[in-house]
Amino acid sequence: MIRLHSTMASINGYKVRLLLSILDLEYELVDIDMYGGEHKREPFLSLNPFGQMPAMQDGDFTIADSHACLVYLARKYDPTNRWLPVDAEGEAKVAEWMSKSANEVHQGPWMKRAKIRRPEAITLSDAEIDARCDHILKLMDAHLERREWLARPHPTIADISIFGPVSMLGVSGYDTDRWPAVTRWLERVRRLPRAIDIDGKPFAA
Ligand SMILES: N[C@@H](CCC(=O)N[C@@H](CS)C(=O)NCC(=O)O)C(=O)O
Repeated sequence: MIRLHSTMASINGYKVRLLLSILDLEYELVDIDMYGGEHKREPFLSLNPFGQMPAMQDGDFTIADSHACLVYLARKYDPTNRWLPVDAEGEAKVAEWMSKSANEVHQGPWMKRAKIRRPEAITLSDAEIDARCDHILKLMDAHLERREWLARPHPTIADISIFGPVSMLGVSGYDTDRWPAVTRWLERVRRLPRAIDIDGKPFAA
């Protein structure tokens, strides 16, 4: 049985829940009390000594970090190899966008919401965070003007990973409608079979 250790509110945990749902995999969510600091002490630290969510167990195997969890689930449970291609070009393109997700997207869109939820933990100004969001969304918009999905002609874990933080921008006070190709891509991800929102509910039709 897969066990995902995360608070529901974690965007990085949401990425993993989104793929678990799309792959139609059964799992147990072990809710972590982030505000109570449960992720900074045992037993969570044995799962991820970095003290960050999510962490995941599948039988005896433990893996932490949202991107590592996505790679593991795609490689292990997607027999079509579509979500994480096996050819050199496909895998490299997915890695390229996963890297953007861990850097530019985390430092901009992810931080936009983190500042609302934990203002004491984020010292960057709103203007700096908005500028970072503008930077990555402008690049994504230009990229998506000519294609439907980020890394391949079909959805991959790169789309799942970046959708998490970018889809939360609207409720964080950043207007993604300014970026038409990104807006169409967001809607495409929402329409994927078994896609769920951060609360675990299907998107409205
Ligand atoms: N690179 C990590 C980042 C994980 C991360 O920042 N998780 C947040 C929740 S979305 C967290 O645990 N924050 C609490 C903290 O860092 O104390 C990943 O992709 O999983």
